[in-house]
Amino acid sequence: VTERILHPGLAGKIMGAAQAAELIQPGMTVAMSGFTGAGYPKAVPQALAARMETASAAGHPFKIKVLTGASTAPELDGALARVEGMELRLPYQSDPAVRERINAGNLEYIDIHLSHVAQHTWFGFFGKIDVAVVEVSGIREDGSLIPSSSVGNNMTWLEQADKIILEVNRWQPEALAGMHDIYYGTALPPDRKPIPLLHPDDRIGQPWFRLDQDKVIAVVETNDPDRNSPFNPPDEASQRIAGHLLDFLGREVKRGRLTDKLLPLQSGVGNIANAVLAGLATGGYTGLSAYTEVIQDGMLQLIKEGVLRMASATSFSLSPAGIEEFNANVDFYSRRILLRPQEISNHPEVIRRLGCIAMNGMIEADIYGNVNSTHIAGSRIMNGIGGSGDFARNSYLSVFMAPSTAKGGKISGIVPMVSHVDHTEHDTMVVVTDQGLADLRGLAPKQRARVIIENCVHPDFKPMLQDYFDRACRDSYAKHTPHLLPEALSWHQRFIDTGSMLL
Ligand code: 0RQ
Repeated sequence: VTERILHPGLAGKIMGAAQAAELIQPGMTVAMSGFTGAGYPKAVPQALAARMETASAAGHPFKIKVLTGASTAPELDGALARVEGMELRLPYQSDPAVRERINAGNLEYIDIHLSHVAQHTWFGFFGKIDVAVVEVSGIREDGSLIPSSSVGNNMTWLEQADKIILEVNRWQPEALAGMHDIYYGTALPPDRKPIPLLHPDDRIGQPWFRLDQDKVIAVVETNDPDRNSPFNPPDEASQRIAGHLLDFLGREVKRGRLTDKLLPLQSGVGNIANAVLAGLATGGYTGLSAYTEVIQDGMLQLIKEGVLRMASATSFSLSPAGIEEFNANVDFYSRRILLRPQEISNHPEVIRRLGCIAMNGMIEADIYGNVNSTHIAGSRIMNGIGGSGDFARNSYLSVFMAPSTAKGGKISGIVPMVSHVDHTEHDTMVVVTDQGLADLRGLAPKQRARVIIENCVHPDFKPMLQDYFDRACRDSYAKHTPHLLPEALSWHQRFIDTGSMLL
């Protein structure tokens, strides 16, 4: 046994990554750990990619189907994509090499709500899971597993896979032990019971993964960091978006629809989300909670300052500086952070009960509030829907945010009709750009369009959009949700043809 592998039987299965990768065969469905660059296996996927490269050089293409929690990192998605080693990928991804292959039409990609992945696996919708490759931070004496920096779908992978390869990563902070809440109570329909989570800080499960030791075919030791880079300081557009949203929340408190403790916050990843979080700190809020997917450096800072009293998530995605801060104040943080399986962090029932405030980025919205989070010009995928749909549909408030223009002002973030729909007008309550905020609650379609055009559109595009809407109101086939169908997507076609949506 070793310091991190305390179970003698499992210690007996220790082998090198290359030897473990030999146990994965072409065509297999392989479920891997990993969520937003945290807790993904680091050695076996790279060894597997090397094997794939040799095989395909010898004329034997070697591809597998890959399921994860969400995005991983260059050592997993990047390595497998570069050797054309994946025939299918799901769910969320953000690796440039993966994106390139998906958009070239060489890699099938299934983009589903993050809360659905586990249950669709249990329902058998993805067929049999041949192998799970899961990073953990340790193996206990009884063979149970100390989860790593993300939980994601690992509980499901360990239960559902025929065979298991474990990567035990010594780099992961020992203090992660005890911070997880793994819930084993999700039965299959029609035998499901209510999920007994009433507050963001409730513990409803256990800190360790169960493990059927007989399924373990390899244990690989690693000592490698998660790949998380620190954020750039928020740019001007992000700060303005954050400012509009914080003013709005302040008005909601004044009107008595929210208290000064707000409601549990869900925040997407990226620049804008970070600026909003930073803004909360200067807004005088204290004792807030987060029920979200990812804890990034910005959230640690809010916990430290008392702005957040606690945060529940499925992934702990910290930069090297964030890890240092966490390790230096482990006792403080570990009592205030909980990591859960993603079907619980993103569960519609729980999100609806807690009444989350969902704040997510978008590619574009249209004048009626339909939102595209995933595709450029209708066909080129960026990252995936992630958890934005889980939260947008079920939260107390669902907010979508984007700069009013992209690509140096050539593209409008608000268009006549979105080129791809991830969130329908029925799920969008608030749209925010650097220009301003549109509160769509209680408004009918034409009223929504007027507020969005008035408050959110960049001046370079506002007259064009107003003109479209006016003509649609006059000439549309019907007048409930007026549109001029031949023209509705013409802005996107102009962008494809000329590189700009401007006339
Ligand atoms: O491209 O990187 O080439 O410059 O899209 O856009 O403005 O940097 O914004 O990082 O917040 O990403 C929707 C992708 C926004 C993200 C999306 C181009 C733009 C840039 C990124 P470059 P920004 P962000 C929690 C919730 C779905 C998942 C989700 C996302 C790049 O928020 O992935 O919400 N959301 N999950 O130039 C052409 C447009 C564009 C455009 C932006 N209209 N046309 N290009 N870009 N708008 C997390 C999880 O679920 C795990």
